[in-house]
Amino acid sequence: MAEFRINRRRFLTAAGIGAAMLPLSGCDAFDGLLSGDSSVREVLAKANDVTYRVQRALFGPNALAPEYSESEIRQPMRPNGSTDPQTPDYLKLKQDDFNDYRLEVGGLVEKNLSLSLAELRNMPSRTQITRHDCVEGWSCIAKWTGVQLSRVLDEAKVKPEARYVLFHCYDSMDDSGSGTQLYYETLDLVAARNPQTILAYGLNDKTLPVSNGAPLRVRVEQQLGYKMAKYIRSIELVSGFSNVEGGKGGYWEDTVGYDWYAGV
Ligand SMILES: Nc1nc2c(c(=O)[nH]1)N[C@H]1C(S)=C(S)[C@@H](COP(=O)(O)O)O[C@H]1N2
Ligand SMILES: [Mo]
Repeated sequence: MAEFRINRRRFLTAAGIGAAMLPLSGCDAFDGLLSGDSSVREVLAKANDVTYRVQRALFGPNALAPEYSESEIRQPMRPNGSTDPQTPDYLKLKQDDFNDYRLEVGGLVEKNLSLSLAELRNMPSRTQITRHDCVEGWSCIAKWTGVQLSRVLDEAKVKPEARYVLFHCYDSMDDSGSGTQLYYETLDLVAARNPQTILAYGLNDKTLPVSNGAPLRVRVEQQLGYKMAKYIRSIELVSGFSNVEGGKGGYWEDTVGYDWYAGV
């Protein structure tokens, strides 16, 4: 099985070919490669499409990422990207220890939801010890606890025309950290309904800290870190994302051209 996984990773991770040759210098490691030369970008985009289809065909919608044991948690979960949001809405929530937090679920659903943290914690929970891979080239093993996203989607009753889950986040990506360009990401419903895809409120047996996305962040264990929105404000079910911001399905996809499908 171990060998099989290595092969899968070698053959199917399009971005990995590029990533392996780049210095581990931060989440903007791809900037130079992807911003100027559009032919490089096109080749990667095509490779990404193949990766996506081959992975889905071979491993099916419910393929699980490896899970680890407690002893394999060797370091604290390294925070990355936004780690201390400064937007007024977020600061207000944080000040009151997220007591007023509500997860809003809307868009192409039959029933809009507005869930408190207590309500989310009262739903059946799932705990998993998994490896987080950032596109920068580092990994961490950590224990995550939360509610399966599929349970929330089932409660909202997703309409048949919905194809993607769009996460709206509280944190700003502007240099000031308090501007209006907020983080956003999308997953298709296959990834969203994978049993390991959870809305996490716990990390390593404690409440999820601010640096890792408090009060709620998504874990998508089959994909790279940037797909896992932290500081989730709301979830919107959509039929497509071509009219969302730059049209590529996420903040990093739009700004530096990271792959929309980021299989590990
Ligand atoms: N809202 C939001 N989500 C985000 C980011 C971010 O900056 N803002 N960074 C992404 C990236 S690049 C990674 S690697 C992970 C980092 O998660 P961590 O801070 O728990 O390590 O979150 C992802 N989700
Ligand atoms: Mo990342």
